[in-house]
Amino acid sequence: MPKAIYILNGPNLNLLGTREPEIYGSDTLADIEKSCVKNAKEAGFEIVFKQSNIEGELVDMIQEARDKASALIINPAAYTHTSVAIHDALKTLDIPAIEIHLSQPAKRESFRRRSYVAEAVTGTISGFGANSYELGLQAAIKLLKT
Ligand code: CA2
Repeated sequence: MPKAIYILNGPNLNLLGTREPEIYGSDTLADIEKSCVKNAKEAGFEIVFKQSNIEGELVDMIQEARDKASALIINPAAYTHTSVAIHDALKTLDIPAIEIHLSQPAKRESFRRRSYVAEAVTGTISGFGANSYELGLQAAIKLLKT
């Protein structure tokens, strides 16, 4: 059995489906987790799915992924645009890392155009709503199978 694919979620994503559906869609984070687990299982992979509102906890989760994950998918939410700590933690990984966003930050406020994470990951998928998670998962699985 290969190591799990880690999917990490940053601040406020626990509120998905309750506010701003026009930006983030109406799926809850639990809906997204369920769908990722199902799709990964069909491809023979396990998912570890986590969320935190706390920057240091996300750093701890990334460090845990160094030993325990085969690939990492992360929606760092607002920390995308601020966190050198998350950037530095991602830089220590030797596994594929994929940044995902529900919305398309480049089309939004100017402060969202800067990603500290983009420089530390394999690639980025954004703007496809909950499908960004599915596309990120497909990318990770493809990288792991080739
Ligand atoms: O589009 C994305 O996935 C973001 O990572 C979402 C972040 C935002 O700061 C990034 O620029 C782009 C915000 C997540 C907040 O999630 C909420 C969900 C429901 C209600 C309120 C906030």
